[in-house]
Amino acid sequence: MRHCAHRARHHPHPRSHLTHAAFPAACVTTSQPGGRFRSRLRPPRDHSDQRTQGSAETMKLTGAQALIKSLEMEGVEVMFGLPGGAILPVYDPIIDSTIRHVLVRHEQGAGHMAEGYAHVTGRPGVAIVTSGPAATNIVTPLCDAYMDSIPMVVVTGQVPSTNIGSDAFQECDTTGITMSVTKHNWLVMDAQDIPRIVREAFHIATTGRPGPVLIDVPKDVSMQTMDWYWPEGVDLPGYKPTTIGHPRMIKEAARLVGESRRPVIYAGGGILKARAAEALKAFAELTGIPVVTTLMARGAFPDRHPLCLGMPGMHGNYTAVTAMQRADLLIALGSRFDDRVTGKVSGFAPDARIIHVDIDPAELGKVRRPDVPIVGDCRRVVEELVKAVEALGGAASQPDRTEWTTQLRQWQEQYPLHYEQSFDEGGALKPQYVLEQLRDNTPDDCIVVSGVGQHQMWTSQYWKFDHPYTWVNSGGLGTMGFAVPAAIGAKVGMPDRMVWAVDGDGCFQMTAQELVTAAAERIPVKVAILNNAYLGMVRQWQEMFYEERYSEVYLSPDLPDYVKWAEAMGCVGLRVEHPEDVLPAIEKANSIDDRPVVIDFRTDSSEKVYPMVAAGTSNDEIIVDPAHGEGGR
Ligand SMILES: Cc1ncc(C[n+]2csc(CCOP(=O)(O)OP(=O)(O)O)c2C)c(N)n1
Repeated sequence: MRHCAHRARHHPHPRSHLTHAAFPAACVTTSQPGGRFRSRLRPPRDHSDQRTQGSAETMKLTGAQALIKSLEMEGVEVMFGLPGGAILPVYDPIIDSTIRHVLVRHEQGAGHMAEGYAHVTGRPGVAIVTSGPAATNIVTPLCDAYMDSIPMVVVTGQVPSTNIGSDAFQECDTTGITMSVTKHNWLVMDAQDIPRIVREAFHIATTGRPGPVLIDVPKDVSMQTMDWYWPEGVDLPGYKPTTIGHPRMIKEAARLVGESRRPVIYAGGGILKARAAEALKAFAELTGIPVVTTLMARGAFPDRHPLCLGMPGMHGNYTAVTAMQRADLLIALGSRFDDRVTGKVSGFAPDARIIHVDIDPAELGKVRRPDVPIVGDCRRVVEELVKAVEALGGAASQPDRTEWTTQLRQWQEQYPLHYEQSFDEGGALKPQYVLEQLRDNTPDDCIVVSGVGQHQMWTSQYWKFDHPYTWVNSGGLGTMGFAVPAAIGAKVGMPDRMVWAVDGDGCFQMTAQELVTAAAERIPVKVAILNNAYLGMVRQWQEMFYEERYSEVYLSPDLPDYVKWAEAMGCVGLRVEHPEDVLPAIEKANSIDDRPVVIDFRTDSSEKVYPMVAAGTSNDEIIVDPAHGEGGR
């Protein structure tokens, strides 16, 4: 009975688009030993109503065959995974399937690859793994995808249903463990349910606020015979995301826009999820309102656009952070008032009225009460907002905001991003210099994937993102080890585009072995390790807030030898120690397209990321680069 305890637990931060608690009807299974799994509230199905019309004869398939066929019916072109005992029956029909399978070296890699694929294509990423340890290995990517609203479908094997609850070899309560990090999950207890569940899974993962879902399939269920059918649609009465914003609210938002003297558009990742980049541009240009793009929204508005202020937040630039602080109106579009953006909430944007647009009603008022809450799809709402502003007189009706824009320009001139690269002998290589060289010597639409740490913040700060879906990173969970596998997934999704991963040496060591996958599968990603020999971001905090007491953050620059490691994994390995060697190495890497390339850039370990808003402080206390003035304030 020890498995029962977590059954009743609700999600700690319910998202109202769909929670397990709010939507039990699709939870599968009945009468398990000891109430082991959630009870099925849906009555047993008569599948005859679901069969594809016109199929007079039924086709007998195993559950496993039905699962693979269902994935094919959903248009899946690739899945990332690794087999094992419980999922063995499902792996067999993969041989005959049109779906490409990428064999990973660790299930975490499969999950991040699926995420990278989904980030750049907008299509759901699919991962397939076995039971027990394989399922727990994919929990991190699930949580990552959940935090960043990435559509993902994970299939896990489970021990035979008759063994569930007996602590069988490699049994783990996968649906229980993943309940709070999936939008929804299913334990399949009848092979006949498989096509319906797969359809529901893809529907839920990709509609409303996107997110990960999981289908757990016991071995005996995948071996059972079923009558094939393909449901024509989904029938989920409790799940109806609101996509059209309330017209009265949109009108009210347009009125507020027309009244404000110091407005800022606060664009979040939801803009990208809603494919709303063009609508955002139209709205910003019509109103002349400047735009900040959060870490998740980089690329949603072109960095080189005159209205772009860049990234706000803990390591955002001074102008973006301070513009939000001084704003009289924040137009939050698909953004979630993350603590890394708001700083101390009570001190955040004190004079600003808030228009908040989000597909997930649970986001509205979660952190800051909006004056105008609008539930809906960002693209549709922003398009309506454009119409509403036009109805009020369009650009001509906007108040004179010269004072505001002059102020913004002044801040930009006074507090630009800053670093100094010395070209003297012995001058340390600066990570920012490497990034500028990478940025300037890769195609405009190059896809950039980052790990988590200082290198992530510098990449976001120094790259110029002018196209949506060119920036892939782990924003919400901040998952070290994300970059290498996510880059592989991105390259699989966009094989004709150049994909660079920018990774830290610490992050790289977490999932580097997926480069074996990339080499074996001929997926030519490129990896720039900004090797500062430290867990740099932690070192920075120890330097600033723990009196330089560097507890357990030193990694060494040459253990491991990254060049040899890269070569051992079937990649080309290069090392760069001096600024003058940066460009030739990048050019060499760009010219290689038949295998992955890894460049070990030996960078200055003392370099810190500025500006910075220390955790728990107000954005007014932003610390800028010491070069900008006394005390760095
Ligand atoms: C899986 C995981 N473990 C720990 C952390 C905490 N953490 C955040 S940044 C960081 C250091 C990253 O070091 P590195 O990859 O070398 O990048 P750098 O900061 O030096 O650029 C750590 C340990 C994390 N985010 N993820």
